[in-house]
Amino acid sequence: MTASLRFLGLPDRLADGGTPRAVIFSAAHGTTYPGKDSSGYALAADAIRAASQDDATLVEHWDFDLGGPLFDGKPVCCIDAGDIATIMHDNAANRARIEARTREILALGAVPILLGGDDSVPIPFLAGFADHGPVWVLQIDAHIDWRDEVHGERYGYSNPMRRASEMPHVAGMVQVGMRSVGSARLAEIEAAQRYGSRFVTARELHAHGVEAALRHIPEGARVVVTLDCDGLDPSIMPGVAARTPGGLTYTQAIDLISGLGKRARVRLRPCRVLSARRHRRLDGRDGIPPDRQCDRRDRPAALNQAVRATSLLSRSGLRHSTAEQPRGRCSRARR
Ligand SMILES: [Mn+2]
Repeated sequence: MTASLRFLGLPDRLADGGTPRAVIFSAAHGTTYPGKDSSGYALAADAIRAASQDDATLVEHWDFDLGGPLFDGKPVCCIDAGDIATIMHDNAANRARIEARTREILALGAVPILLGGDDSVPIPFLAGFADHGPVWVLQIDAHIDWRDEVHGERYGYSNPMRRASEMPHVAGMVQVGMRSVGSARLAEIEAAQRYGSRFVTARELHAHGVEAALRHIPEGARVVVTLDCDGLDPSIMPGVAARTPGGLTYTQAIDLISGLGKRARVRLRPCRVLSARRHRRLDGRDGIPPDRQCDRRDRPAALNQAVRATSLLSRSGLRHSTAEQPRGRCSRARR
């Protein structure tokens, strides 16, 4: 990462030396499947950061999506700590680094916000919450990611929710936005149902609104949000590997995130975007804090940040998808 290029121009530490409310960090690589090349994803986080620069001078301006300025007229309380050093195919070490950083941030009392990387990074991120459970997982994704293994690998981008289900500190999960086909077969659907995962398909969300998903989150639960950008509709997020019509709108996505703040304690996690031009995928993560009401005055800064990130992700996805269409294996890749 370029030292000067930080999300929204945020600092890498607070001026007063205090503890930040949220810490953004990024990881280019998580667990890459054998024979696969995830190098394109390494550029993802910086693409998000680049997309945010246009708004860096507007941080104190009124944001109609938030109902006020990002930090509510208060001093900046979130930081961008930059990129973790990861190496493609150094899977176990990458996971260890991501988990360690997540644990460090949580130990500070701050909310971790991770930008990936491919969609394997949720596994070590969630593992980092082991001492902060029980947590629920809200996954926004076109796919359920419940494969036990793919090509002999159990920690790749088709495995996150299966691995999450095995973590003792994960109390439950709500999976939102599924549609069309992906890596899941009947066996994976049955495994998820046996576990008790709550499925809310994209169609159900369109029919009944975000409450169809929010109602499954227990009051006061601590929630980790994982946002795979293919959960969003390709009309607003075309830069993904598996473009599938019928996804969440931007408004649904931010209402879902904001709605969590009303009933849960939230920590957010990624999204991913495949740049059409370079076949990159972005993986954005976001975290959120305590059991605060989500009315604007009281809304945690990290939650605002998450909504902001979602907005910027949408825009960066569009921006990176104008030059040419994805082709070859990437355009047909299925999670
Ligand atoms: Mn997906």
